[in-house]
Parts: sequence; C-alpha cells; structure tokens
Amino acid sequence: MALEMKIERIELHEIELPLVHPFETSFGREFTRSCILVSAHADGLTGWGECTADAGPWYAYETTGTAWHIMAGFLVPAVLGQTVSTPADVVARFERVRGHPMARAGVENAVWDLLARAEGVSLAEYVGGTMARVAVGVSVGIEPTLDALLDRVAQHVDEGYGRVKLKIKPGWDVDVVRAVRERWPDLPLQVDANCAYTLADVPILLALDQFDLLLVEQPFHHDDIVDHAKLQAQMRTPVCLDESVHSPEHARWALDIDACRVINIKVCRVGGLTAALQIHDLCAERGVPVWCGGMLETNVGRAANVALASLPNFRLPGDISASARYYPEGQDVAVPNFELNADSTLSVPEGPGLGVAVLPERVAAARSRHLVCV
Ligand code: OSB
Ligand code: MG
Repeated sequence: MALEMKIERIELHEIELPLVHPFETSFGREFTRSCILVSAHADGLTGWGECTADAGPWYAYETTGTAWHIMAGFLVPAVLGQTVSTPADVVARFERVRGHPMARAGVENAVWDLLARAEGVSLAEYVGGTMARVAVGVSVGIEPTLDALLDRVAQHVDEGYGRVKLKIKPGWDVDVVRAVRERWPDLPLQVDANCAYTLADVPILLALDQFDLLLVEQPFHHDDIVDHAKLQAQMRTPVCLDESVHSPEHARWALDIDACRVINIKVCRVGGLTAALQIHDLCAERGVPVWCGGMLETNVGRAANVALASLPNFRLPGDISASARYYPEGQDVAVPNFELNADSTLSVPEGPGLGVAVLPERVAAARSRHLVCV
C-alpha cells in the first residue's frame, strides 16, 4: 500500500554562518554564508531541505529574500495541508511556478527527506543510489597571492583531497594553473570561471588545453549555451556547464548542440532532486558524465548532495568536501559531520532520510528569520 502523508506544518529558517576561510570567486569574496532551511512536518516526523540562494544575486538571480517570498507566498501554500505519497506530488503542485529553482528545491527536498524517513530508507536508497562512498574534491577560491593559493592547495592535498578545482577569472588563469600544474604534475585538476569570460577570451581558454584539466566550468555568460558550443568545438578539454543549466530542458538543449561534454548538477540550481535525477538519467543515456556541484551547503544540503552523488553516472568527483572545510566546529546545523576518507571519498549515510540530525539549538543560534506555516 502506498504511503500517504498529510503535510501538517512547514517552517522556514533563514540562517547565516561564518565560513572557516573566505571564499572568493569571479563574482566576489564571501566571509559568511546565508541560506534558508525548510522543515516539513507530518506524523511526528520532520524532513529538512536547504535552499542555497545566497544573500545577493551574484551566482544566480535568486536571493534569500526572493526565495523567502516565493516559498512563503506560493510554494508552501501549494503543499500545506495536502496529502503526498511521492515527491512527484510536490512537483505537480509547483508546476504553475515559473523559475525560482532554488526556492522550489528547498521545499521539494524537505518533502523528499520526510518521505524517505517515513519509508524508513536512506535518501540515497530512495533516489536509487548505488554507491556506498562518493568521490569528492575541493573547490579552492581565488587568493590574494599565488603563494597563498599554492599554500591552500598544499593544505588540501595534505588533507587527502584527490581532486582540486581552481576558481579562475581574467588575470588569474593561465599562470596560476601553470604554477599549480608544475608543482602537482599528476593531480586531477579542473577550473571554474563562474561566467567571467567572453568569446573574445577564447585564446586564453584554449591556452588551458595544455594543462590536462578534467574540465573547464562555465567560462561564459550565465544563460549561454551558444557561445559555449563555439568554444567546445575548438577545445580539447571538456567544457562543463554549471550556471546555464537550470532545468532538465536546459540540459537537453545544451547536449543537443554540444555546448558541453560534462554537466555539473547542483540540486538547488536545477529546482530540486526530481530535476537533478532527470538530468542524471538524460546524461547517462547520452554517455555524458555528471558530477555533483556544491554551494557551500550546511550538513543538510551536503547530505542531499552525497545521496544524489551515489547514483551511477556521477563519474567525476563532486564539490562535496568534508564539513570541516566549511563552518567552524560546533556551528553546522546538523550532525554528524562528514569526514574525508583516505581515498578522497565521503561515506553515504545509511540512516533514514538525509541520515543527519538537525540540532534545533544550532538552527536557532544561526537564525535571523523564522516563519511557521500551519
Ligand atoms: O560555481 O561551483 C560554483 C560555491 C558557491 C557558488 C558557486 C560555486 C561554489 C563552489 C563551492 O565552487 C563548492 C563547494 O560547495 O565546496
Ligand atoms: Mg561552478
């Protein structure tokens, strides 16, 4: 008999946590991280989702403010008091909402966790995951000097990370990648431009071909696929799209025109776990590898990422680093922490749902806004 749950209460918690190390990308330097946690309550169980919209519209157009508005005004009312048996019931209720993928993901993922807990299975099992450990790497931000960057990379290599991603931007690219490559000739390495280049910069990007990179991530405009296709046609290194793929349709359009040969799947950017699974399956059918991106999540979002990354077509290491890389000890909102295994993997939690426990006192300590919807 199919499980049925009536969603009795949904709460929104806007939180802010300090990063252990500032994180700089081509769009700016962050010292803290904001997000909205969503809790969905039914039958004495609670499911958690993390909406990774940040304080400002720098990575994507969504912010904590717009996501709050869309969730509180439209998404929460669409599911509150409703009976659901599968995540598809939630997706169907959100169909009228255009855009705002991060807001949708926050609510949808809370219901995924709730339903997996009710079924008594891990989220990894619930999504069809097959791997007990997922390969991971670390995303290294732009540093004030090349020496500081080399120190950071050395620290992470010493910690056991088997794959490194460097953030690049005009003026912080070929020479930086060359220096890292010279010091670590065999390190699996990739770069992420976060949209900082244009077609005029193709010669710079082609110069990266000499460094044997796993991929070059999102060099061009945040909505572009056409210019990326022009680059991929000339470039040996696989182009990987992040920002431009905000739905399964965008993924299909990008693959249809060979705009990329790898896709970074971020659960929130694509609108939730359902869409993430669809992109995974589409890429598997087309023989295109995917990997799991990160948005400096708390252990709530990280647990969802690890569950997703346990699917078979996640063939490249994810930006899912150990918890200690992100927030000071004792401040992340959920336990236990994710620890790096000696083979540069994280273990997939086996407990019900996300497999981590949210600590209400830690949520309350980090919280700047709270809404209870009944
Ligand atoms: O482009 O992948 C990105 C963090 C915030 C916004 C965008 C990106 C990132 C990262 C961090 O690279 C990855 C992580 O969570 O470790
Ligand atoms: Mg990226």
